[in-house]
Amino acid sequence: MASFKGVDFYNVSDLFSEEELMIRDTVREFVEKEVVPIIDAHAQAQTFPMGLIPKIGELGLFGAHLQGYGCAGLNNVAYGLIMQELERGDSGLRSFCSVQGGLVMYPIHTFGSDEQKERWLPKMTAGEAIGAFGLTEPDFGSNPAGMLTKAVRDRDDYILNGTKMWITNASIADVTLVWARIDEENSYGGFLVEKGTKGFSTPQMKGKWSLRASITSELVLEDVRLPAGARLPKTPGLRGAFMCLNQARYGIAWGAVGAAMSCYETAVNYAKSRIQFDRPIASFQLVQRKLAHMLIEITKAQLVCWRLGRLKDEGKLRHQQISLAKMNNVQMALDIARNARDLLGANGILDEYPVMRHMCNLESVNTYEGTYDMHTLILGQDITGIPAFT
Ligand code: TGC
Ligand code: FAD
Repeated sequence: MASFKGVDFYNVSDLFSEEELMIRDTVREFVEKEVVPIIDAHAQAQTFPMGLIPKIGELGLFGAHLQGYGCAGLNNVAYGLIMQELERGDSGLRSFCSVQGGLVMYPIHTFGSDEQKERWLPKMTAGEAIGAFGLTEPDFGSNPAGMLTKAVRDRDDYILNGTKMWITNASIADVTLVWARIDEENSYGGFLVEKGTKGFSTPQMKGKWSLRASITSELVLEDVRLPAGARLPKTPGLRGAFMCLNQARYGIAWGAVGAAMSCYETAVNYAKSRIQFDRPIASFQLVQRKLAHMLIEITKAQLVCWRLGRLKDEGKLRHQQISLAKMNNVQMALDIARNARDLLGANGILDEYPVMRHMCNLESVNTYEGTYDMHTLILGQDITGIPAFT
């Protein structure tokens, strides 16, 4: 059993089944043994811990909420707990799994042909193939509908041109799901572009202070010729891309709780042992207030996740409910990471503690998969019936 006990002030564990708890504890132990000891070195070196991929595959964590093709077929609460535990290790690791399972395996599973499913899903489940998801462009982030990347039909083929930016995993991916405008249909489509395809390159983006243990790349498509069979045939236009985002946003809502738990635990332990003015800093009221605030916010976020997961399992989840959880939980985790960093004083900036890494990571998590403000507007539209995006 992992030494990390988790944060559970309201006995939220009682709300989970034995199987869900067993999965959570398995991933918790994996993260404690295999991720925590190596992740800082990877963040410092700006590398992804590639050696973890086959192990995650063996554990059955890739696309664990999908059925068939070797996928674990778990419920959404178990899937959420996996994301929570992975992000307790590092947001980059959860990101890797979100992209693989939620943004590539899910659309292949949901919108793909039998051939596409057979070709990619078993390998991706095992971690033998890596996926990436290309939606964002240099000039179109929050508003992907404006994308310039185009797919033009040429007899039995499509020809793709365009540029994508900020694409997780792309430089190491075997297959990238590229979203493109299809003018002749007045719609959008998703295309599976394989590594090595002529005209397709994936230069890695450098210089990030955030998600350093995660690979982020551009996509450059110059007259990339793809057979019609590379298109996901059942994609309902841009709504298909948004359906993928729902999967990843759901995982992020849970993952943020993991990062927050890591920062909170670190802060509590540090505050109890750090002596100033002849007393542990944990004895000062201002410090206790910060710790109490962290605990309250984590507890609320845990309950949001639990309810979100049960709604998803019951098939009743609306995407606006995911928006509430994503924006709330990431903001909560960012706030806790910043407070924990403060509580650790100068030590808070060292890689001996995970808080600065989490804090920097969460800045990206706050931005990707829809910024805090975009989710505010999604909720605003849901409340009022009036879209305020433009
Ligand atoms: P809009 O006109 O509102 O909608 C078009 C169609 O899509 C439907 N829809 C959704 N369906 C399911 N789930 C959702 N979340 C949906 N959101 C919208 C909508 O009902 C409509 O359907 P239909 O049948 O009527 O056509 O579209 P819009 O272009 O005005 O966009 C609205 C907006 C701003 C909410 C959307 O553009 C948005 O979500 N922007 C944020 C962009 C974003 O989140 N990008 C993420 C890129 S991927 C990434 O960041 C990966 S990070 C790596 C990791 O996850 O770890
Ligand atoms: P912009 O859209 O330019 O937004 C800038 C600011 O303006 C934000 O504060 C935003 O909230 C605000 N804003 C924009 N529109 C409005 C409005 N209507 N009203 C009020 N405020 C507004 N994308 C992918 O497709 N695949 C990936 O794998 C992927 N991975 C990523 C990994 C990392 C590390 C990062 C940082 C990003 C990744 N992204 C990925 C991109 C991510 O989804 C976008 O960065 C995000 O959607 C925001 O787009 P933008 O950066 O262009 O910001």
